[in-house]
Amino acid sequence: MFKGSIFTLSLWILFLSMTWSRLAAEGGKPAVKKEHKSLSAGQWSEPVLLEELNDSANDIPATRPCLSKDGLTMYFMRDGRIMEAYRDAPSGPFTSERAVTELDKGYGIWVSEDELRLYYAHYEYASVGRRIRLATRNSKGELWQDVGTFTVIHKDGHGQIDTSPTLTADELTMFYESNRTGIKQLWTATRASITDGAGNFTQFENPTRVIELADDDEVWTPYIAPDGLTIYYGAILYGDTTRNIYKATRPSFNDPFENIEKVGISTDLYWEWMPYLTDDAKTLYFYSRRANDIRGIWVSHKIIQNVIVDIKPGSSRNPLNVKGKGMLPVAILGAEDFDVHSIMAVSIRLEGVAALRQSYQDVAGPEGAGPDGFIDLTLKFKTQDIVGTFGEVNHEDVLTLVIEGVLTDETAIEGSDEVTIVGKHKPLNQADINKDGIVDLADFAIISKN
Ligand SMILES: [Ca+2]
Ligand SMILES: [Ca+2]
Ligand SMILES: [Ca+2]
Repeated sequence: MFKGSIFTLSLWILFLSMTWSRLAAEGGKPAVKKEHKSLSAGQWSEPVLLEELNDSANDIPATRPCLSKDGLTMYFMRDGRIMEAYRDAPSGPFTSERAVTELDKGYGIWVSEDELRLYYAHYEYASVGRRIRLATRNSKGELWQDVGTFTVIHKDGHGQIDTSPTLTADELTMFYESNRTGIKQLWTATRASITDGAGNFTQFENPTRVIELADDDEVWTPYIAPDGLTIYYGAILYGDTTRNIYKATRPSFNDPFENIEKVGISTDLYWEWMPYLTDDAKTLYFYSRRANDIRGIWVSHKIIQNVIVDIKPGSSRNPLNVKGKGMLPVAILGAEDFDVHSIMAVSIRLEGVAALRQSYQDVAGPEGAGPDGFIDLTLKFKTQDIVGTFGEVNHEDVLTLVIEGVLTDETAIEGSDEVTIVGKHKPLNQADINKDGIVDLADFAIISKN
């Protein structure tokens, strides 16, 4: 009863806050409209094979990577069997492994953040085809126990294939591969909670084709980012001759995906698919058959060039008045070996916020120095846009603000500087439970768990 009323209340809060944002947006008020067009998939390091995951003796490659959040366990598949491989540090080779023989063979896996729920595709029987199943365990040391299928979202029938599940962090939105239109396409389905009041797992509903990712082309093996706003997938698009990994983004759950772009490790020489990214989107695991016919799971790292950032050039304390109505000036410093004209200025985001103005001017040098003869990229951000990204802050708090963007050659750049808070700020929006500045299903999930 208590649970029910909290649930109803939280629904209301969610509804009211969404209505508020919509009204505000129509009134043209909240200005933080993220510009996705200019962002690029960036440059990636030469992929390295995780050879230890292959069964080299029998020439059977590892496929379908899904890394735990601590980076220590790789869930993957080999010869149709779900596997777990372990290592002591979040990088470097895996040193031991276990075949998940307590479950039947599968076709694609996704493991929850706490590693207690495993979603996997499974061949049921001829008249049904492949469906997605759930297995659970009470702690990481235990064996998995199969729970059942997501019956509602599947189209059953001979040759019907629903596979390759991938979920948002709250496990309320699933993307998967389905051939129900005759070819492999991406589909999505949602639910309002992981389990019902009685503790039974909740079915996903409303299977919907994600049509904007490929029109009439085939698409495989999606990976959805934890926040549900970025998707990676394998496809053969725009005249490709092999499978490549593509990326697309959307501003919110209500918008279609856009800005489809090929991820830098893709090449028409080889096949790449089954992408899995770390939460910071800086490490990409994927399956590929590459030079000399070598197959398996490969890893590549996003190439990031550090830049020197000076918030409020001329001040080293960088006070930021949370009630400030003006602009926050920020400079990315040029140097002898760094021409700031190589920055794609429109790609720059400070804490995810785009600048309102930019120009080229020598305003500062490194470590608080004044103009040093090297031209800097100077940017002006609306102070309230930046404050809008904060959670609760108090007077004299020191915050690190991060700038991200790309160079014109698509190399990612990153830099940061600190500000000292003047005044107190508490986000107005009570529904933003996890204080990430947006009200979404992640907040909803937190309330509904309490
Ligand atoms: Ca390729
Ligand atoms: Ca400064
Ligand atoms: Ca300078």
